[in-house]
Amino acid sequence: DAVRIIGVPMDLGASRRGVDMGPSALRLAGLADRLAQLGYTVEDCGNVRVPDRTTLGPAGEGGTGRDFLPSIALVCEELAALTATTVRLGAVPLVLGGDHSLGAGSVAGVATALGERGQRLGLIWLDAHGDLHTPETSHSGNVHGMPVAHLLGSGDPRLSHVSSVYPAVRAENLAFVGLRDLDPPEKAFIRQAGIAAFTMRDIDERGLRAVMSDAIEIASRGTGGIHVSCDADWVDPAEAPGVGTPVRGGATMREAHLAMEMISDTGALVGMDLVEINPILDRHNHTAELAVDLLASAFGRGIL
Ligand code: DIR
Ligand code: MN
Ligand code: MN
Ligand code: MN
Repeated sequence: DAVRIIGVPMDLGASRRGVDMGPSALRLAGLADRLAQLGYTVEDCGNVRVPDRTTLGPAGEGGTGRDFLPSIALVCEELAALTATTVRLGAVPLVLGGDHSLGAGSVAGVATALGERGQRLGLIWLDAHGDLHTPETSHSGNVHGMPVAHLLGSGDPRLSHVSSVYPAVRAENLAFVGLRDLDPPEKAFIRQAGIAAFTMRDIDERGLRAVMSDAIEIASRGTGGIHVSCDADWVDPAEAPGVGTPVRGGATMREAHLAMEMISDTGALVGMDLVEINPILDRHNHTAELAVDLLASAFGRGIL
């Protein structure tokens, strides 16, 4: 089995800077060695080229979030080409962020490759947030709050048509887990599209195992594989302080491991993102080290 690591040092989608250092933090936490110890052939493809926002002129220093959408869309095109090629070669793309706007590219590429085989893609979005805004509904303008809406076909065509499949993902094949911070337009989107949205309350009431098996069932039904897009902020900031937008009341470390172990047990993982690590807000490299542990669980570490 083969894994290809693809770094996306991008912070154009967020207000707070620093998540562009996420790929370095994850590599320094020993990601490639951990996966190799699990028996994978690991190829680190390095980083996708991302413009630094200070070089983007007025859109950079003076602009707001949505001014970066064209640059983000170009990064997503390049990233999607890489994840699609990786899946065609029979390997799993592991995309390191970077802010979550990259999801509009990483997932789109995996959907393209599955589409070529006549298969649809299932998607599990682990996040405190819904990332369901379009440029019209977003109050912040930040594109990291928009990738899911675009994967479902809404919003700006430069981000919603990255995949050769449209929409890249169907609402019936998507499940959120860990939600606890949704804006009113995102709640309306979830209701209107009938998206399976498991909140922290669902995890509290039913337990992580029951919630995650529902999510896996939704992402598996009628699909050729599952992409897991993991925003590190789905974990509680007590465990994972080094993230772009911490929100209290998240998953515990053990809940996060169990989710990853259950994903590994499916044998259906075709792509994965680990995003929103912000080393500036971290203590030492604690959050990236936790993320590498979680990735090891997702890739079949097991305890026994
Ligand atoms: C908020 C925050 N919903 C926004 N979103 C975040 O700006 O769109 N997404 N932090 O990860
Ligand atoms: Mn988030
Ligand atoms: Mn985000
Ligand atoms: Mn997110």
